[in-house]
Amino acid sequence: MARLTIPPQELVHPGHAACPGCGAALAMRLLLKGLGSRTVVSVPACCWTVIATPYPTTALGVALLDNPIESTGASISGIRAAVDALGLPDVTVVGFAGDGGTADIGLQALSGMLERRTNAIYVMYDNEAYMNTGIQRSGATPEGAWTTTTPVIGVGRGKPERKKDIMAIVLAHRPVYAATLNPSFPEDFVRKVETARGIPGPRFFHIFAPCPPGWRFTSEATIEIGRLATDTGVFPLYEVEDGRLRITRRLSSLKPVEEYLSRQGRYGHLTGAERERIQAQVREGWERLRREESVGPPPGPVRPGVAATSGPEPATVDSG
Ligand SMILES: Cc1ncc(C[n+]2csc(CCOP(=O)(O)OP(=O)(O)O)c2C)c(N)n1
Ligand code: SF4
Ligand SMILES: [Mg+2]
Repeated sequence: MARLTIPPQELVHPGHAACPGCGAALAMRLLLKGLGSRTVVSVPACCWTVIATPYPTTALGVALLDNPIESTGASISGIRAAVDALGLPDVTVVGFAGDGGTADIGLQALSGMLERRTNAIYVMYDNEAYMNTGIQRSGATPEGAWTTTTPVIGVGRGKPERKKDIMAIVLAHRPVYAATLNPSFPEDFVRKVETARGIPGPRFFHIFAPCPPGWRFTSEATIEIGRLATDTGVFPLYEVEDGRLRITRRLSSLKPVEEYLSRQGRYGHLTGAERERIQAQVREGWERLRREESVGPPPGPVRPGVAATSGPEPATVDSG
């Protein structure tokens, strides 16, 4: 019989306010399974403030703070200083922010937190738009996607610009650990959380978070759409520790991106040529990732006492 590796502890309680099928709710649930109860979470304005805190209740079984949307990086730097001053070094400090609050509005505070080497985990859960305020496009909205501010009327055909590469921005700060996570692959997800928990220093998770109302699909399809995102190459799974990149879900061949696009109403208007362009971009991104894995990290230590290494280790998580 297969060994169950997902911790049974539940720190997201039933009765929270997420929509059915919310990928962001699954993300928090798996994150706290991996981190445990000695955790403080700081959440800016985003869907998760609504999900967690219909006043005067909270859906989380850990300490929770609300912070302004632009301030998550600064907030967790302050919380880290406070728990250290209180003599609580075993507490894990987490910022849990949306893509708008991270890749756009909170980018400065994130950069500062990474540069100061704050001992905390910053999470960007990526539902690819400003969902809480009504599905407005963000820097993380993919090219071609419909949102309420990138409509499909007249000359408008969804978002004209490409998705902002938040992992590249974060990796330029040389965090001790950064990874992409997807709730549709829970064992890979929890393993990465448990790995990061044991490494002091600035850490970053980019979490894929399908959103049924915002992406225009029915709520039972969340897990399947998440699997398709990774298996088409739209959202590859990898981790970077001490500068060394490792793909954690290897694929001998990618599924056609069309299998992912066709499941979501936000892409329903795309022409054949637009779909082909997205397919080419995804293939190019996957090849670039594989090249980065084979090249190895740049020279120099990422954290004191840790020498940068020269090549990738073999992946232990495989497709299947
Ligand atoms: C400075 C500031 N600007 C705008 C808002 C309004 N606001 C609240 S939640 C939100 C959406 C945030 O989007 P994202 O970070 O992607 O999280 P999501 O709602 O998608 O979960 C916005 C724009 C705000 N609270 N503060
Ligand atoms: S709008 Fe999307 S991200 Fe927000 S609670 Fe609903 S499903 Fe989750
Ligand atoms: Mg969002």
